[in-house]
Amino acid sequence: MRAYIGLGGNLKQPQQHVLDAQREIASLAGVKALAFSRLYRSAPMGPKDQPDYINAVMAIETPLTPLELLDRLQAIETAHGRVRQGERWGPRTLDLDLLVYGDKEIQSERLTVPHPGIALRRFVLMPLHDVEPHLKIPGLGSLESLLAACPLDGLAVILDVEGG
Ligand code: A4P
Ligand code: MG
Repeated sequence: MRAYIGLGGNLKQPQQHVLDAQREIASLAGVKALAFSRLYRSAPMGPKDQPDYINAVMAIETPLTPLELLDRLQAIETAHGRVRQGERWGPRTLDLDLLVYGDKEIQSERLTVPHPGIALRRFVLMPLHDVEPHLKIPGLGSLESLLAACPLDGLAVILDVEGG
């Protein structure tokens, strides 16, 4: 199955956490990395008294189920010192979101896919566009139409990374 993972962080060298996490996801058993977006710097959505975020997206091919994938992503978050403090949208070393999983629409206790924030988050749509400009997002429409409708905000490309 083709899946898209969003990476973000804003504490303790977030750029390094994001780049390391890309490599760690790519080397998971059963995961084949298809493409990596550029890295983006964005102003925090949510509480403003926190540092800017670094955001990126990667495309993978995997036979893992969505929940198996989530378990592995959460293990990587934990290994990066992610502490779940309860504050919604609060600062974190590393956040890994399962954005899209094939054409599946999932609503369960642990997973909502496509990720509910996609349509409003330029810091997700832009890197998604890097890896798959013609992506159709189940239930939401084409990535291009979502980008056209999404408010502009302060988002800068900070680093070009060779895709693999
Ligand atoms: N969960 C449900 N669906 C998913 C999914 N598709 N992918 C559940 C991953 N997890 C999913 O997540 C809480 C629970 O969501 C998980 O246990 C999982 O079962 P969490 O990572 O512990 O909590 P969170 O990330 O703090 O909450 P939330 O509401 O998911 O926050 P977001 O949406 O991840 O946003 N500003 C900028 N500029 N860039 C950012 O990346 N990120 C956030 C966090 C806030 N502001 C930001 C950014
Ligand atoms: Mg999250």
